[in-house]
Amino acid sequence: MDPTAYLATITSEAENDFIFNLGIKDRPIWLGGYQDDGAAPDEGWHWVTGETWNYTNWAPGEPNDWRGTIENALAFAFFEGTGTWNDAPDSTRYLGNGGYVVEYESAPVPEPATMLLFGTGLAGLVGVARKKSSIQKNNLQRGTK
Ligand SMILES: [Ca+2]
Ligand SMILES: [Ca+2]
Repeated sequence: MDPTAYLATITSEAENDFIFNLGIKDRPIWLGGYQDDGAAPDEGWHWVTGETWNYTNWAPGEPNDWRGTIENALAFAFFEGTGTWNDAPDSTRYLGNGGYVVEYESAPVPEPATMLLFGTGLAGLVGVARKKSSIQKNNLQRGTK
């Protein structure tokens, strides 16, 4: 069977660091968060997995529904390049040179905190089982201006 795969969800600083350090840098990378239609900018957010929306790492001034734009999708804030988040329009045009992070699980799935408790030697073993995230460049064309 194929592993369960989905846009990456982030529920802790450790996990945010883990994913950002895959090499996100200053690119807009989709994450597995989405927002209810019509909700205030900072309300009504969910993870695609149904995990509790608790940890957040918004960039300064985000989320903001920028200039009245409907921004109900979640991405790393490319304009910060520090692993903070931006609410973004649900549009391929937003991505530009970006992509997305896919998270897939293989049992057992230790939590990031567990991973950190082990020394670096063991972290490798645990980390592989925990989360095989990878950045996949998307092949979507840029929107024309
Ligand atoms: Ca919004
Ligand atoms: Ca925004």
